[in-house]
Amino acid sequence: MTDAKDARAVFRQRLDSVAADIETLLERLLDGTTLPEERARPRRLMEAMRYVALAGGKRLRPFLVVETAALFKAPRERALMAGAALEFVHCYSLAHDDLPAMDNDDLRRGKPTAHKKYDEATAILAGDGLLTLAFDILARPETHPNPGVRVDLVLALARGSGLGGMVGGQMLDLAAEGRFDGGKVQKLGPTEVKLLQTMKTGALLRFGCLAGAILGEATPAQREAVDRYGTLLGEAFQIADDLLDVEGDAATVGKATGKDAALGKGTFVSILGLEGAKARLKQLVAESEQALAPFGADANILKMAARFVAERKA
Ligand code: GRG
Repeated sequence: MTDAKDARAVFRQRLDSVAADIETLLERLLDGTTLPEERARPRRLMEAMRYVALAGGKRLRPFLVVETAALFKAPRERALMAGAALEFVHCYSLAHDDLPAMDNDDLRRGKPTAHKKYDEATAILAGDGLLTLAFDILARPETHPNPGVRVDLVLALARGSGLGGMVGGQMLDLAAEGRFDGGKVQKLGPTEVKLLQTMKTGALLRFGCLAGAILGEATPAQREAVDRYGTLLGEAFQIADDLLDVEGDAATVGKATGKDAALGKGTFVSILGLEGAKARLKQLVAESEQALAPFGADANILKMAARFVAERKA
């Protein structure tokens, strides 16, 4: 019991340390300085981008980059750069997801959503600006001196966040809600729910782990192990999110809950039932720990991350 408590405290401290470093870096990347080839940074857009990206959040994705990169002794500053790119993509996706045309939410991270604070056009452009900036960051020599590594990172983030990744997953989700078929809600089976969630939520978390392996120039076998961990973690994260939507309270979660069931959404809970989803979550934590076996004790912090993801309350 004490061991589990200690492990949680160690994890919390490492997560907080990445969160503090990433906050400083995001601040710098979003300051008013215009870069070569940029003409100007319009103030309202800058402010909205900062509102979306500097609004707190657990910073779990940069943590995954930093801690996976540490397995391969890749420099922390480079991992933070790739983590910042990933966090910008994540923040853009939240701002766009909250828009009236998508999930139509008023609250995110306990604060008014970007379109509520500003307006829809500004929220859309802030998301666009963050997405584009992410690839700018990955392309910088500061992220890695080897251009081949940088191209690998760009490709992996594009694949994880785009058509066959997060954006594609969002499309499948909206289609399942009946947005494009005269309001007809699609009843998704287990395979379809898993595909949708793997794309919509899992792909970015998986990229976080892959990015660490890419930065560390891991061997194909090491990359495969980390990739498997990231995929399992992504599924665990989504099941925990589905459970929070059913069992969490809006004030702690920082956004509205109970929306999935109200919309008749296909989620892991609707497919597996409450107890089934909890059992699957436990199994995923065990499997993700096994995936890290080749790294021995060096991967303890990532094993704790899987447990944190499964047990999180927000
Ligand atoms: C609009 C292109 C586009 C994509 C949207 C990720 C996504 C796709 C929508 C978000 C909807 C949602 C709430 C999904 C559940 C998983 C998720 C991404 C939760 C928020 O991530 P956390 O818990 O958030 O890491 P913080 O605030 O800690 O960063």
